[in-house]
Amino acid sequence: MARIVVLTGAGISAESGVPTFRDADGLWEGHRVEDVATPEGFAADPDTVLRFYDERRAALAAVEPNPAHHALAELERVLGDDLLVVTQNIDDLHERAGSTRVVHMHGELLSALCRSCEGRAPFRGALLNRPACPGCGSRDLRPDVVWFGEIPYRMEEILDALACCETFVSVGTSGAVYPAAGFVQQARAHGARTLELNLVPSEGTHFFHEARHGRAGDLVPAWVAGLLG
Ligand code: BV8
Repeated sequence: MARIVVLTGAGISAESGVPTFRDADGLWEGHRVEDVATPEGFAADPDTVLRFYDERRAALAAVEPNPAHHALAELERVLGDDLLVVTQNIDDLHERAGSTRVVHMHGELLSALCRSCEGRAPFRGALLNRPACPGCGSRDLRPDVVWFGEIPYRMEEILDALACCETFVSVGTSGAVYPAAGFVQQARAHGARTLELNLVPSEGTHFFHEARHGRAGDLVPAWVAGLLG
């Protein structure tokens, strides 16, 4: 079991040019959450939802991991199984920086989920064209992401890790969305030391033992350097 669990949110990818959700010019500025990130929104207008995720998937080609992603990948090279990254992000920047122990609790842009056979497969194109499912051939693919009202992925694994970790660190998240926003309390209830690294105090900042505010691209490398001494 990992001694250290790091939860990341949109803020860790902001310096790479991936828009956050709630900041000025954030994703929720241009779209109503309920229209593009709920099963109901998808049922009502699938084209708008598929286009929304196709655009985010295409935009991945223009961004690169930043020093915060690279610092966590370096930490994994040293700690191995003693580090687990749990991310709310659906981009692939942790993996492109070299991290392998990453749990995408809200899914991934580079994966498609078939609503007919429930199979999932790596996907890089546009779902708006209704491509065939590589498993069953039906044209019923949806973005492999967790929408509001849906159950996040790999929750058992995450809750086990929170119950065993000695240190819980939250990076670049506003603490507005559950169950992720409740992880600090769960880790703390099991005796973990808790640290927030965020641009500004998050909605749950008072739950943390310690909080450092600034840009993830500065805070995360400094924290890792402090750890590795
Ligand atoms: C569920 C995928 C049942 C798609 C996403 C309890 C109370 C109230 C409500 C609920 C509750 N429990 C459940 C709910 C309902 C709901 C919820 O939380 N609603 C909110 C709005 C109140 N939750 C759900 O529906 C979840 N499902 O609960 O199922 C269940 C629960 C437990 C166990 C079993 C079953 C499903 C939620 C997932 C929805 N999908 N994403 C997509 O990406 O399009 S959520 C999406 O929004 C992200 O994944 C992320 O989770 C969230 C955005 O938050 P952040 O990543 O934090 O981004 P944000 O922009 O808000 O903040 C960025 C932060 O970074 C800011 O603080 C900023 O200052 C900082 N920052 C900016 N730049 C930098 C920086 N920091 C450092 N450096 C910088 N450079």
